Amino acid sequence: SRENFQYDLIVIGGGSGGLAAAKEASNLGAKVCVLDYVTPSPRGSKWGLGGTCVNVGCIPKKLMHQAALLGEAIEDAKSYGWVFPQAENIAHNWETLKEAVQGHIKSVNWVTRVELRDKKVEYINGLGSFLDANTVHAVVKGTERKLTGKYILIAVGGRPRYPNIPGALEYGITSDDIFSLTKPPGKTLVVGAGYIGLECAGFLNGLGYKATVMVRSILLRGFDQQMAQIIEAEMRHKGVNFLHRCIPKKVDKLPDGKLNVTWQNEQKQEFNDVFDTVLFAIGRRALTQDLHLEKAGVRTAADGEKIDAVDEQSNVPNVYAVGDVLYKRPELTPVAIHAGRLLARRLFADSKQCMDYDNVATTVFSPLEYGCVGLSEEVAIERFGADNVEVYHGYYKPTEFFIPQKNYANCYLKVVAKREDSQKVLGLHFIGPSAGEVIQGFAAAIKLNLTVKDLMETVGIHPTIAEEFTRINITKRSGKDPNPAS
Ligand code: FAD
Ligand code: NA7
Repeated sequence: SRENFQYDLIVIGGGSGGLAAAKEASNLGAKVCVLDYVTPSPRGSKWGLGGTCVNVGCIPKKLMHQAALLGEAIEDAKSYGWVFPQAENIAHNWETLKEAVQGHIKSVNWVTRVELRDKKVEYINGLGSFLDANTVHAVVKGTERKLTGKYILIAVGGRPRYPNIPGALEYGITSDDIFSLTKPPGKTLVVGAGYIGLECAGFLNGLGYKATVMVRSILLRGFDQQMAQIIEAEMRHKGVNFLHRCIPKKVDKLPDGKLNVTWQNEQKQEFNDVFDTVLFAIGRRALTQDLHLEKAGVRTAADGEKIDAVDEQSNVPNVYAVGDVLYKRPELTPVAIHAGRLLARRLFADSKQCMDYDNVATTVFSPLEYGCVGLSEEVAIERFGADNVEVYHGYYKPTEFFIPQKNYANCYLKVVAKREDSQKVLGLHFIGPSAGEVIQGFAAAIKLNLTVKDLMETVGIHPTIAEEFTRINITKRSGKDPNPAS
């Protein structure tokens, strides 16, 4: 029943969550339109349809991480017998990488548009805002349009924050700019030690640029802290510099174009150094300011920015939200997609299935990757008490590390489980090559109530690194040495 509305569903934001919901709704017979508009970054970066993940997030990030891994592989290859006649001339070309990455992104933008056309989802390249709970105002190339919909989905995602210090906005860049930089980044200061900061510092270092991470408090807030420390140890080993307990105070541009950054430590002592690039990765803000939520009566959460929804429904019954704009939900592409799809099925196919935000696996693509699913050791202990939690752990040596004599000191994994009986697994943590590939399947096992007993009864695949999960037998409680025997 379309009643008196032009659309069954208007989606504001054509990123991971919005597009998934729009396509599913259209498949189910709904009349759908998607508004997507990218406000250029302060440095002027802009991009096409598809949202953060495709344009300035997961995809370019993974490709640049891969570029860095390949540089490492060239080194490894020599010890495996590969001969590079001009080995001393091996260098990386930023321009070539940037062009290749941007080329791929453009092709995904194109495929996304074609897909929307095929699925009969109307795409409007305009900035949307509410006029009331059923009416969206859109500015499309200077002209104004009024669209009415039975349901409205807010899927506007977020954008990087800047610190409020002199020079940050003028001279700094963010993840919105790094993947399309026309000039090589050079010596780079990364401010912020969340996963985005660490990933950027990691691939820049791997590509041959000096990278420094400025850490305000801890690395990877919200992640298992022992694993965060191991990531830092490995990044240091690879050459990344860390400045702990420091905050930036100002960025000045020098006559030669370089950036002089002044920062302060906890004792309020000031320091400075000169960088080619300053990248802020200090978190993201939800893009709700331009939406005029008040006109629809939609309330924001305690932070004044995000939307606190119950099963993706806002306080206004016909207005929903998915993805990064949701309060206290994991900011991950597959989460946005899954929630968007399930919502479309509930709205247009009588489904009752709701999104389960627990036990979502994720990976930090640091130089040595970190994959995890479920609870960190500290959260498990907080929730169940130290006496009721068993932690199995071990260092391991990937077979392929031996010949090139790569550093395996930081290849580590742990299983956080309940202590009783069959020991239900609460969390799995893995640092090593291809950590995301290792963890994904175990995430399915956790959904099926994996126990430590199940892991121990699983026969491994040899020689792999994932098989380490089937070999865990040392508990932290035992105090035994978690290092491998040989
Ligand atoms: P988005 O994808 O941000 O899409 C929102 C869209 O709405 C944007 O195009 C925006 O311009 C548009 N919009 C905003 N306001 C309006 C308006 N008023 N009118 C019209 N359009 C509007 N996730 C992973 O799962 N794995 C990763 O490896 C990963 N790596 C990341 C790396 C980086 C550097 C970043 C920044 C993010 C990464 N993420 C990763 C997170 C992932 O990109 C997001 O969780 C995901 O894109 C969120 O999808 P979304 O639909 O909520 O919003
Ligand atoms: P995160 O994960 O929110 O991390 C932000 C990092 O930046 C974190 O280390 C913060 O330190 C630090 N930070 C925040 N504000 C400042 C200021 N003003 N100065 C210096 N350092 C600061 O953000 P990301 O950008 O990595 O990722 C964005 C989201 O995408 C994230 O929420 C994920 O869920 C997905 P703190 O720990 O607060 O001291």
